[in-house]
Amino acid sequence: MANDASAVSDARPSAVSNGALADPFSPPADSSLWRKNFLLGAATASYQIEGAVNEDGRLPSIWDTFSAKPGKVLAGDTGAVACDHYHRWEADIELLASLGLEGYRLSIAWPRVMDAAGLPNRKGLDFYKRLLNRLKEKGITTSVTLYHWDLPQHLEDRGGWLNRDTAYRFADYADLMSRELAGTVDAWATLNEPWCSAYLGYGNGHHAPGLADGRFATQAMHHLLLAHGLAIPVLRANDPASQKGIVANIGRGTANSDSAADQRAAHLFEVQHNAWILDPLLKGAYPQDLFELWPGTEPLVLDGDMQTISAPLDFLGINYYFRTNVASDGAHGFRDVPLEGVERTQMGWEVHPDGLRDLLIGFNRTYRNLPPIYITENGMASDDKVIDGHVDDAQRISFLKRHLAAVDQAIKAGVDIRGYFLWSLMDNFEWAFGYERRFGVVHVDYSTQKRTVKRSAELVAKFLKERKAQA
Ligand code: IFM
Repeated sequence: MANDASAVSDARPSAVSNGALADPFSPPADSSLWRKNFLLGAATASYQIEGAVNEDGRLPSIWDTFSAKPGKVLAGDTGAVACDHYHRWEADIELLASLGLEGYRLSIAWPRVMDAAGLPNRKGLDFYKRLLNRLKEKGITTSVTLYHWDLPQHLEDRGGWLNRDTAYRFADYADLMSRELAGTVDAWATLNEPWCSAYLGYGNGHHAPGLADGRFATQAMHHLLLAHGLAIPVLRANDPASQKGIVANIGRGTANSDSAADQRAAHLFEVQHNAWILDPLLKGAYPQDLFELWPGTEPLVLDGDMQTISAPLDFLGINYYFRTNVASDGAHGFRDVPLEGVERTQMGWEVHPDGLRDLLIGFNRTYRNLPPIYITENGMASDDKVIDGHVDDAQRISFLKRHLAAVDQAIKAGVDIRGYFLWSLMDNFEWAFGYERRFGVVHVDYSTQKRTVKRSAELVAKFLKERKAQA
């Protein structure tokens, strides 16, 4: 598959003889994407778009605290206003529907819907009820993530994910949400990207709550996965008709050379990125290699935990962005060796669609009980500008086309993949990178909150219209 700069220029809209623009996005005729039951949607997350952090009884989250600390987020940005989606949700849903997107993946802000005593906050709950009901009225499939990183600060004050009790509080939260919202949610995901919560939040401090200790990372991960495992039966009991799963961000690691040491380094990269999460979920055990890579970090695991964590799933959400090229660090680990001359995004991430295909095919071989897959996030950041009312995000168009081709290749190789969500519906608060990095297929002018549909979104909408029109 093309992975060079020429593929980017291929994506630039070019004039054709009748004056119309060539369509650089449309999948080939034999692509599985033409199947009408392949769900194509877009995703967002609460803290990244909602704003209104002090309204209607919402409590502070760890991201309010973290982003208020100088130096933690680029340009001192915070999610206080973000895309003001809390007030503009109706127009945003209209926009989503006007693009013909069939699915919407959103997350619930835990601090908006539950108070410190565990009681419901009706105003916060009503926001999500209205939102989900409107999506259902529009015929849009709803995928709801319970935890996309905005832990209530009062729980962090009691140890956050280092405190086993947080897993039980999460199960209570899942119980309340699934009792209140049953019937409006097609798919529940417990956690988004526990790797980020555990490693970036507790292991290296890049994300909230900003703690940096390897032992914290593995213990936080264990409690996150326990929270997931405790929530699954609760969701099943309260909302039996919906699908239940979890979302993992997966990383491709490639070896910088054929040497055994570099091959081992690439293996270890994937162990800490993928097997750390997928093995407990799908095999009921942590990979032993993890503790060779990070000696002395074994978490405290109680009897029965691994059984709880490995409860069967209806789906696995996969988020994929880039690959990492690594070499041996000369000891028992790996070090990054960034490749020269490769295509990169505004984040500096390498564009590597083959990595998505290869990981999906690999998981299908490794995990005999691999549940059906949804690509719950894929997309890229670019420094998009509105020019004469338009945003020509040529690199994104090429990126999406190539990643969707990778998904199609994985499907043809036998992986059960049911859908794909663009990250993201709109530009938003990109965590420690603030508002500078634009991942949306809809541009947001943060000074006016004006939304401008980018060319990538126009082309996805055109494809969906064509697909719908087919017999
Ligand atoms: O913006 C994030 C999202 O919240 C989680 N997955 C990765 C995205 C891009 O960094």
